[in-house]
Amino acid sequence: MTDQAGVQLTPSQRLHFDIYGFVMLRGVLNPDEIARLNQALQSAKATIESGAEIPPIYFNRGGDHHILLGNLVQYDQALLDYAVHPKLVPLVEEVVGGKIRLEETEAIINRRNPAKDRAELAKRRYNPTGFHSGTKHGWGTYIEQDKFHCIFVKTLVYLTDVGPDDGGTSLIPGSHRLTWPQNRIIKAAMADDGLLYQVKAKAGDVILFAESLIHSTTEIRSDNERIILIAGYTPTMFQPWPGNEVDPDFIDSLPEDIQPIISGSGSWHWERNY
Ligand SMILES: O=C(O)CCC(=O)C(=O)O
Repeated sequence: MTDQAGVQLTPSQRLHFDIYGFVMLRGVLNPDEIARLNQALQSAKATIESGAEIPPIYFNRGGDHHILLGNLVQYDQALLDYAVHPKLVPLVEEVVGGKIRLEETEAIINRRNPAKDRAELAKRRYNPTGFHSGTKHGWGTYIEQDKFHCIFVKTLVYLTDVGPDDGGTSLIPGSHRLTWPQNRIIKAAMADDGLLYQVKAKAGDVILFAESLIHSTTEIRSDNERIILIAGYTPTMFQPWPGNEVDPDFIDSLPEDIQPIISGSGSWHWERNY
């Protein structure tokens, strides 16, 4: 990891995160990083499609047009580098409120679902496939020194350009600090699409978001392939998402400054920012 000194959200970015539950970080990855990540993910996809297994990577197919790959850091240096990226780790620590550990890595490579009628999709401005959140305001969030914090935070990098028809992530801005039943928030937001937001991004842009924010994959309406990579983080004492446990021997082989992020070795000796 290179020097992280001085890497922080601007006051405007922090305000955006507090109000809406997410902030877009433009141009974080350079073309070389984007190319290496795309190559690694396409190679993992091709291997899995050939019928071979790549432990500990797990995968789920959502049809021929959609594959989700998980537990990726052992597979390729580029994927590990993303999970401990010096331009991102300090920002995640800022909104978690202390030292973090990696909780999961997942990637999605997807295209338009051929079973979906394009004309039907065109009728709605936004077509989320399934709104959800990973934690809830109240037990998964806290306020400290007037700032909103979440104990489960993700960085999601777009590895392809994502225009309005290319399946940018759908969000319900502000839902990260609501205690309404989730189904009522989703129903109300779907009834007035002014309450929704769909990401548009260039390859290399990152969305930093609280997992208490209600979010969803979005149907693709174009013929473009979409590739995203997600890293999830928590305070050090929490566990990885099941299936995202990283081999201790692999962790031992890593540079010392990276090991605690991957292993969560800080555990209950959580170093807080306050
Ligand atoms: O596919 C996307 O754009 C969103 C991914 C997602 O829902 C998640 O990371 O939980």
